[in-house]
Amino acid sequence: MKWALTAILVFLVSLVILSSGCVSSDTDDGSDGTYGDEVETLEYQGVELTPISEQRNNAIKGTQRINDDTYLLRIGGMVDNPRSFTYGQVTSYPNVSKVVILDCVEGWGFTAKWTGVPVKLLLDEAGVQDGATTVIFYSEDGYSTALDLDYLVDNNIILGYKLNDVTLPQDRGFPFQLVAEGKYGYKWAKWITGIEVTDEPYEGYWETRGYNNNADVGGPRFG
Ligand SMILES: Nc1nc2c(c(=O)[nH]1)N[C@H]1C(S)=C(S)[C@@H](COP(=O)(O)O)O[C@H]1N2
Ligand SMILES: [Mo]
Repeated sequence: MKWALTAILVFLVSLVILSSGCVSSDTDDGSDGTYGDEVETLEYQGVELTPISEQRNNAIKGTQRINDDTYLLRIGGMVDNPRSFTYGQVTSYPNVSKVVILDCVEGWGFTAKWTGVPVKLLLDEAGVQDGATTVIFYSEDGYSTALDLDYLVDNNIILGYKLNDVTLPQDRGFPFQLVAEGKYGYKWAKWITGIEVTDEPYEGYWETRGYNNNADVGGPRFG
């Protein structure tokens, strides 16, 4: 009788230990997941991140497949030294990480950790000329969009190449997506291949189809 009670007691105690072990391991290890063969960060600076598998995607012509061995990022327009950067060159510059929310104008969004190179750093390498106001981003799928030079510099806007610490997936804009924080998703150009500096306003793919060229999240969507 006594050993039966002891056995039950041992069973109950181990149940408590096991379940509490489960609970604490959930909170301890909950910051990491995997995506492909890479470790995905799911919590950063105390902020819970949306797993890549739960992030939505939007693309006018589907996934673009860019080969990083032959890829070149071209910077031209109102610059003193038009430049071309390889994937390795862009990703070798000092990088910045931040948690940013992408809000698509259609009403969905997600929170992610982005790592990338400040656009300003690349523009400085090319030497922006006096009087420039606008920066246009061109993509592999024919998409384009533009943002004010001041906005890009003042907010230290980055060309993102890591998403939740995972290499930006092909279907999400590899090699680079503009992390246009505070702006609707249509300013977040993916599969970027060219950057042009100009002194004239520019309307991109969705902007010429009626979407607001300022695109501030919370501001007008159209017109
Ligand atoms: N090259 C390219 N970039 C693009 C688009 C596109 O169709 N082509 N769609 C834009 C829109 S409308 C949104 S909401 C975001 C979606 O980015 P995501 O795939 O990271 O969610 O990409 C933006 N960048
Ligand atoms: Mo969007």
